[in-house]
Amino acid sequence: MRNADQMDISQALEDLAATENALPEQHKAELDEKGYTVLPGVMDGPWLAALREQFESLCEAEGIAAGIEVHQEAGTRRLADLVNKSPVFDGVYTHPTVLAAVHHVIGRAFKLSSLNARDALPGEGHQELHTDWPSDYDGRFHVCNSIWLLDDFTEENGCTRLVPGTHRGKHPGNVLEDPTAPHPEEEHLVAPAGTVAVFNSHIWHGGTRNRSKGGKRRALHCYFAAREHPQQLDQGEYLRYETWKRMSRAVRYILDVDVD
Ligand SMILES: O=C(O)CCC(=O)C(=O)O
Repeated sequence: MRNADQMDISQALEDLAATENALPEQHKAELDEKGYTVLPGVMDGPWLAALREQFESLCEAEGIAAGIEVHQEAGTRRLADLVNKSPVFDGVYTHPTVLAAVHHVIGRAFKLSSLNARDALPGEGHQELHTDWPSDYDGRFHVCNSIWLLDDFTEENGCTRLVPGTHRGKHPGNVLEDPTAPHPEEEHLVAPAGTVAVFNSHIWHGGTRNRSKGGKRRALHCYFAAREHPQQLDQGEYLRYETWKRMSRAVRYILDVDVD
């Protein structure tokens, strides 16, 4: 029997209802075979509205510093450290289906690496095909990402492209002559606002150019790593007391901050 005071990945996932059954078999199979899966309708209308409003007010408040804690990218609006910026984001990094999917991919103890946001501005946003892990597949998966669509993703407004099956292969930098070029096997994440796509971050992927006439394509990136690796943003260093106070012990474990 497990000591109830002890927190580990099994206890944290159980407390957060992110058990094996939280993720239907079809999504597990897609994660295994293609390297990504799409979960429709994760965010309802009121939550989406609140997330969009928070996105806009943070961009306005932070101005040219927005995103600086992790990464700034020309032609995009980026935000970082969203764990500490509003309780409206609490349901993102604690979502049971997403956590179950991340556990399915990583297959061992993991933690939140970062919670960021990105919007490709009109005419901008095209990225190289890349992975979130720096080397070839070595028999284990180390990182898993999820993209939360705050706006409809269309062919025109800079949807994400992913190349199915590449999560078990070479790093694109080792094999692709031109990682910016379209790939013959790439698939485009065209889906309505409210959708979440979970992707094994060893898959080749990237944002595409927002070719729309002024349309927004705001998204959150909720990114996880196997527990033995450093976080993209050191959650312990950035954690505000007011954030820590409202979290359960299981959530603190997922952030890899002091549980008690
Ligand atoms: O926002 C997207 O479509 C993908 C972004 C991405 O892969 C990145 O910024 O590394």
